[in-house]
Amino acid sequence: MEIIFATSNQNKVNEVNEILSNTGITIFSLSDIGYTDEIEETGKTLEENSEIKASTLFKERAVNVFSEDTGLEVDALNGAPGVYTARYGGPEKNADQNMNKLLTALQDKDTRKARFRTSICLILNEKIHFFEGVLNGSISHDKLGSGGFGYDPIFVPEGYDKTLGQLDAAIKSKISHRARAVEKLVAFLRSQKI
Ligand code: ITT
Repeated sequence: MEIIFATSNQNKVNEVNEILSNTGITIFSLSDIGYTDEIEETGKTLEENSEIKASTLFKERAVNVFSEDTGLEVDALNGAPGVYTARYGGPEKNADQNMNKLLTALQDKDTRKARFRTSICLILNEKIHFFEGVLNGSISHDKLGSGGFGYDPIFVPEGYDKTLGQLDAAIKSKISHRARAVEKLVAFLRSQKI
């Protein structure tokens, strides 16, 4: 089947393509369909933001569509940056600035536990569905590795001693928050016999 993935983040598109390989599901990103408007993420939760992105596309193009919103929740910061993960270090959404700010904020904290959480919102045949994926881990003391994107160089998944920036992309696409949410999406789409 073919479905729109309402994102303008090419890193997400690459990862989801990898996760979907051999499923028979083909995604088209916003740039693939020539959609260039900025969708304002004004929600107070990841779920709300994922719904804003999917429903904007559904209203404008009347297509089957899914979107996702991802946040990094840090225990010592009471769940921040959470829904503000993309712009934590400033409006430019710069990964280095975001990571530097987080490393500084955690300097004198006792716990570095954190988790990535992904909310997927699917609108299929005019009905709305949500799927969640979580990856538990901790924030490293330094930026390590250059793989992945965003906060990957400072996130160490539970059970590993390397950051997502150091681990192979194939590992991330098996264990990540995004992979877990997409697996639920795929199972649902299969159950609908589409
Ligand atoms: P779209 O809204 O167009 O999908 P975006 O980049 O604005 O793309 P989000 O609103 O979901 O995406 O922002 C989440 C931010 O969280 C993103 O900019 C990254 O900094 C970070 N992020 C998301 N997924 C990540 C991952 O798998 N690893 C590391 N950081 C991630």
